Amino acid sequence: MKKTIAIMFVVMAAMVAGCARGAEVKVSMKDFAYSPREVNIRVGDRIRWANIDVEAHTVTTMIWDSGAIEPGKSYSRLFDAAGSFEIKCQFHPDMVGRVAVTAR
Ligand SMILES: [Cu+2]
Repeated sequence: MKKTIAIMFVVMAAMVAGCARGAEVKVSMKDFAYSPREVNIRVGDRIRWANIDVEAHTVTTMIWDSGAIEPGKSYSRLFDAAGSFEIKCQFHPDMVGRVAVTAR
């Protein structure tokens, strides 16, 4: 009986850990564009924007802003609520994208 409870506890702990772990999606900033331009993720996931371009870029929305991301640097953000964000670079108005976060 004790063994059964112990096994159940281990299984439940593994399930909780599996649910809580978010994925990290990589987006590159290259040739003055986000790639991929649109990203669909779940609540709890993270996006890492990596600047592999020759100039600094930003990831800017109406609500939050990465600040300047220099070439060779990256910016990571955890999305803890559902929503849709239009993103753009403050330095390059044509550099736009979108992040859609759906409930898990
Ligand atoms: Cu830019």
